Amino acid sequence: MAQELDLLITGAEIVTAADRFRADIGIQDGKIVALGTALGPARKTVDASGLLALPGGVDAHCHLDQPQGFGLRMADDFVSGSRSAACGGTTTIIPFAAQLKGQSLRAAVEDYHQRAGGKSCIDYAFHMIVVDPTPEVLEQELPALIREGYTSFKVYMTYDDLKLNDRQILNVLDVARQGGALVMVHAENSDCISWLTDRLVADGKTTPQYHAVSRPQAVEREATHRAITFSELVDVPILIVHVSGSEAIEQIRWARGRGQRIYAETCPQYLYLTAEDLGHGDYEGAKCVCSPPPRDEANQEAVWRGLAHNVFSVFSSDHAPFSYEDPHGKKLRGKEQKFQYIPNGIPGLETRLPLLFSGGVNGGRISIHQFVALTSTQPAKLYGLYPRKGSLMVGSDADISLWDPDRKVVISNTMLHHDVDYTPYEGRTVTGWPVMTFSRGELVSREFEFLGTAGKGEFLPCDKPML
Ligand code: DUC
Ligand code: ZN
Ligand code: ZN
Repeated sequence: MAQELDLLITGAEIVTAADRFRADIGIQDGKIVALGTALGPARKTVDASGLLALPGGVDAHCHLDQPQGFGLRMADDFVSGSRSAACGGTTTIIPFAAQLKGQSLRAAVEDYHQRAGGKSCIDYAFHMIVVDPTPEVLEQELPALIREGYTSFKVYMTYDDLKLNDRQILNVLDVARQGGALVMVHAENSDCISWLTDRLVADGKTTPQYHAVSRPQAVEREATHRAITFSELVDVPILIVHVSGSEAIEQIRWARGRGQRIYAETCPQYLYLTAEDLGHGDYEGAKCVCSPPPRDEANQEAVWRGLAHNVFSVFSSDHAPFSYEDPHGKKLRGKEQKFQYIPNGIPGLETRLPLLFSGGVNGGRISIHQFVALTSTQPAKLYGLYPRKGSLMVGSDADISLWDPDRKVVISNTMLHHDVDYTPYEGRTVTGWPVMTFSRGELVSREFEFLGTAGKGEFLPCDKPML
């Protein structure tokens, strides 16, 4: 008799970035060991008739327990963040080990391992954020860390405590080229933002809506173009993160047309929020303050078209969790803040996949294969986790989400599993929900209930990106 499987999932239709077919899934020791019919015997069988089996989501841009200055504190650590991700159909997260000025990059990575260790219920890898590219960092630490499995890092063109100047970015890109790593770029022009901010504040315009006015598309367009120029000069691919609208998209299309290898990411906030959500003088708009800011409906449509036409390779949450009623969050020190002091970021780990599935797949804007590619397969490839993650092949980890494509759900913060006290999508109805999610063969969520175990998630060293 064949060896008994640990788990058999029967009756589902398997959907990957390329294929759609009906097969049972045999799982042993956390891996997919068979796809076919008449599999078994198995210790446990899950009847998934009527459901779609998709590779678990890979959220390649989220912030958890990231050290903050100015008295700020993120609401989610690796326990609550990974729990929320799992309940939204995501089985791999890639948050950021952020260097502080004056700190060695190695120390930042070690500190972040302390924060993550024994907490995540799903597997995780790290990107790094390079803030202080000293000769030591460029010549010793970065090349060694790349070899050890930290093969992607983010650079910022804005934020006083994070930004690099042009020459520093060129230096970091050069190290990435030599090591075969991928640099993610936050593209907004810092001086333009601070100049516009000063002018708004001098005019007494300090409520949340002016956050969007201080960061118009022009500042994103210019920085995107500059980053594309750096990529050309150094001859290395880059990935532009959280693209918000048509003007940055035009730059990316232009560069691709010239044969440049420019990758791009977008996020749910640019499909579902607009600058109107920052309010008209009321502080509630602080809940939707993120950077780049949400734009308008025409730009939402441009981002949808960019997804449909494969301008974007990756769809991430950019989950950056700051609670609203929190003296370490949106109401810093218990007070309503001027827009330039509101912590940037919104929660989204758990709602990322249903929002894209609902508006994209059920809305007829992208195919279900594009959905899988954007949310799982392509991030796994770009960040060196494929085919262990991002696929449902024999030999891959049994990270599987079973979707009911017709399930109608009204999003409400009470049903979410993060530790943030709001969701910007409160009251929205989505169609399609991941009703069961497995991480290496272990059931981690079922029907809005978390069933995983903190600490079961493993750290994943990353291979070189597949570019
Ligand atoms: N913008 C960022 O660059 N990072 C975190 C959240 C945000 O809004
Ligand atoms: Zn960013
Ligand atoms: Zn971010």
